[in-house]
Amino acid sequence: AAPFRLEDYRAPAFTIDTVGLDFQLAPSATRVVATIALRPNTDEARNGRLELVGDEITLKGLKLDGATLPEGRYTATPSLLTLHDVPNRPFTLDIETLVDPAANTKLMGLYRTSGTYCTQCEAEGFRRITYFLDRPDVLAVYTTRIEAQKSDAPILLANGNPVESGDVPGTDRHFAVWHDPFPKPSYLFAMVAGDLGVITDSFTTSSGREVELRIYCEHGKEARCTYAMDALKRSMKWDEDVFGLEYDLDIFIIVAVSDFNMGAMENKGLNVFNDKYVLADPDTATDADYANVEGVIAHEYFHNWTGNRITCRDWFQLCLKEGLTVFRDQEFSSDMRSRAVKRIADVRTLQARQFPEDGGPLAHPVRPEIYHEISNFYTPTVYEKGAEVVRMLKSILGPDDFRKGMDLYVERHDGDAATIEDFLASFADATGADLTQFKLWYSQAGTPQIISRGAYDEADRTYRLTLSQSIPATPGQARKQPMHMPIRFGLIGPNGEDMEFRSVSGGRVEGDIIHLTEASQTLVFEGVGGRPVPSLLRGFSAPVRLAIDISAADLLFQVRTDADPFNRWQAAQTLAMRNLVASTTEQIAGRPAKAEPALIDALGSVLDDETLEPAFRAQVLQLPSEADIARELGQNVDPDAIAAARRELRLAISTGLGNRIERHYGSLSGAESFRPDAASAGKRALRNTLLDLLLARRSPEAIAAALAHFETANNMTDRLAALSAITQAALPERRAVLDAFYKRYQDDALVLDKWLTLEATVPASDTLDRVKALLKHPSYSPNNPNRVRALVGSFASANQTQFNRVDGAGYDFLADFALELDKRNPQTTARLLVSFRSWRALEPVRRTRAEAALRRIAAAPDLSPDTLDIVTRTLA
Ligand code: B3K
Ligand code: ZN
Repeated sequence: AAPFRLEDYRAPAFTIDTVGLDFQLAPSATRVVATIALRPNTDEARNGRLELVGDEITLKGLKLDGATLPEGRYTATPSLLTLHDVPNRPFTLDIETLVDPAANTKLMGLYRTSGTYCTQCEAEGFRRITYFLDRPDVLAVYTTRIEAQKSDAPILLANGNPVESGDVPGTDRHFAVWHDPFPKPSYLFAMVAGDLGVITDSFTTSSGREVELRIYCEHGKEARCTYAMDALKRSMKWDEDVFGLEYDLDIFIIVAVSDFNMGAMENKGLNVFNDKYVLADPDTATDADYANVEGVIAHEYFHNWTGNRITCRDWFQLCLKEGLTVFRDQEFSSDMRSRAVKRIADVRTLQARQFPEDGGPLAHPVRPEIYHEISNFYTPTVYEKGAEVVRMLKSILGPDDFRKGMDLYVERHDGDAATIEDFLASFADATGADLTQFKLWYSQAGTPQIISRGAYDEADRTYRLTLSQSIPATPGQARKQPMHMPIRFGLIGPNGEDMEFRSVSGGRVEGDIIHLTEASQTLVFEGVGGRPVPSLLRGFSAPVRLAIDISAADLLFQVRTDADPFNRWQAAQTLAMRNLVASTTEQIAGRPAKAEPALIDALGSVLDDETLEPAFRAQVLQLPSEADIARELGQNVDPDAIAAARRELRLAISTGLGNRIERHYGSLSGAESFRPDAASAGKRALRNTLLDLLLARRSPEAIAAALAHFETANNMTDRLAALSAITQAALPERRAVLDAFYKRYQDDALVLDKWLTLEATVPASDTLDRVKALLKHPSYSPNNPNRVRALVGSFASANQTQFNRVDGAGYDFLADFALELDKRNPQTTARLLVSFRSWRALEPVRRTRAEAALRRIAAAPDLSPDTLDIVTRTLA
């Protein structure tokens, strides 16, 4: 099929003012009557042709202004309804369609999850419910009536405010009517009907309006929703305090469902969530789960303004709502927790997910200009790099001007379907800033590289800093222009404090920001009192790779002194990465890995520094992952050599730090009763990181400590940490603990996902067989995306050595699995196949085997558009 291109955008030929939807719910034959009021818009409309898209639906009836349309005045297929001669004036259509929710395994449109009816419309699911102008720039006011058998679906929900409900006389059915006064695109429509438990609360907005809050879940899980409710209320308050944005309906509802293709969905007034981002209690959720619940609840809530009140003109503008909303949820979590630790975690995620995307065949700009299948563009680039671009905008403008720009954006575009141009114009107009060059961040793909060289002249007390930027070629973009990059910096003096300087020339420097705008710039700092250690890219102020000519001694100094905690962490990571890369080379040459003394010193000094928060110390002690090392190497990647080098280096570090590990481990108690706050979580993180480092020794004492840690844990975080340390060390003891864990949680699907992931990520040669066997385990379910991702997704994305087995069996397994799943759930299939994205960086034997597996998928008949698109681009 022909691709969609940004440059081909045309305004819609018709406006839709109102939509009435009437659902007669039945598991296999739901009838939908859509009453839509249309108005022709453009010349194109006046020749009388109206095309409404559908997807796997059956037309049952069609009326125009109340009169049944005779055959011949329209044609209908499951994917298109064409009306041949509609009037050149406003008119109404009644479209009756038949849909089969029970057979809907794609989980797009109307489907069933554990007996509940539920919808997912973004991006193009509404067309699986009725024929429509299913595009985000068609905004209408919706009224939804739902009718269902009372016993089957006592709860009936839709967007907006409840208007009316009651029994249908003489039947066992009842109904409810909901009205959403805010015009919205079809992708924000939602309806839920089923037998659900609920918790309720309320929130009073800054202007004094009372909003009813409800979270629905499976019966019996209500108590696990209280943390999500708390996070929701904190989100509502934060958006008022920080952005001046207040909630607008009388009610806000969240529904947790167990079958969901992604994390959650921001439907107006009726958010639908994957239950893993709602449910949390100490016995079943880890600290990471709590943080995710908090972040995703906030993210979806924040979409009410950045996404819903202001939506996207077309899907190319997806980052307009997603990048901005990720930035907002990151800021929220930073305010709720530790800013430094949150930033480190976000940068780790960016580097682990977005950098490989940007450096491989699936690279695309933050605002793509071409797509075949939009579902494949809900990517780390659109989301996480999109958030980094907003963060840079804030760094360039400063916090006050950033807020002015946001205020103008909301004031100008409330109720609009907007573009990136609209967004940037709001900031330019509010502040007078010229964002022409900055805009390149939206159109140029690829991770820029900055090379930095510094020289201090003792005699004239001058420091010359040369910064050069280059952006690698990416698919469809051979040559790039220099971009505007905010480089937050400090010059660390001999006493560890940032030094003053008298003046600087060679570029624009404002406060602690260097505005790098040229391909190469030399900044000359005058009046610098001593040789500085440059601290560049503080807080990771731009999403780039920085290559800096800095010695191990200076990195160690930076770990000890940098005023920016992010760069203390970064300096330790740089030391570790240099050591890991060197060790991998040694490994291939058959020589043992050695830990550099500077690295041990750096880690030891952070470990011992009780003035630093425990969560930060834990982050510093966690070495770059095997995938991080592979990315740093960039070519000829041998995952076995990397894993061996990393294992040996961890042993050397563990030995090098000696009994300081035991001492700190022992001083942190595991006996306190669980509280989910960041400070408590940080102590657990440090204690669990130390256990993991201790176990690198594989000594009987360390193994005994890990087993005791598992057995005495009073919460899921500690229990899972012990289990993960044991399984990651591939110890023979793992079988017994994994079985014990399974027995304890065999009725809890979300915890069993953790168990499946542990099983799938053991770095041992029998893991692939174990994964295959688990596909037949009664706790696994082939149609549930969470189960699929926990078992197969984590095998392919988080088990570097076993997915990349040199015999190619890991690749063949994923190919077979994908071909099978693609028939039922294309979106989830395409997502799994992203694990192949770095295949060209592998050493030749693995590269050939990965390519063969990809080619086998590509050659299969009847691939979904989702899978065909990913495989084609991956091979291109
Ligand atoms: N907007 C949704 C994602 C929809 C994905 C559609 N394939 C959730 C979010 O980003 O908040
Ligand atoms: Zn989002």
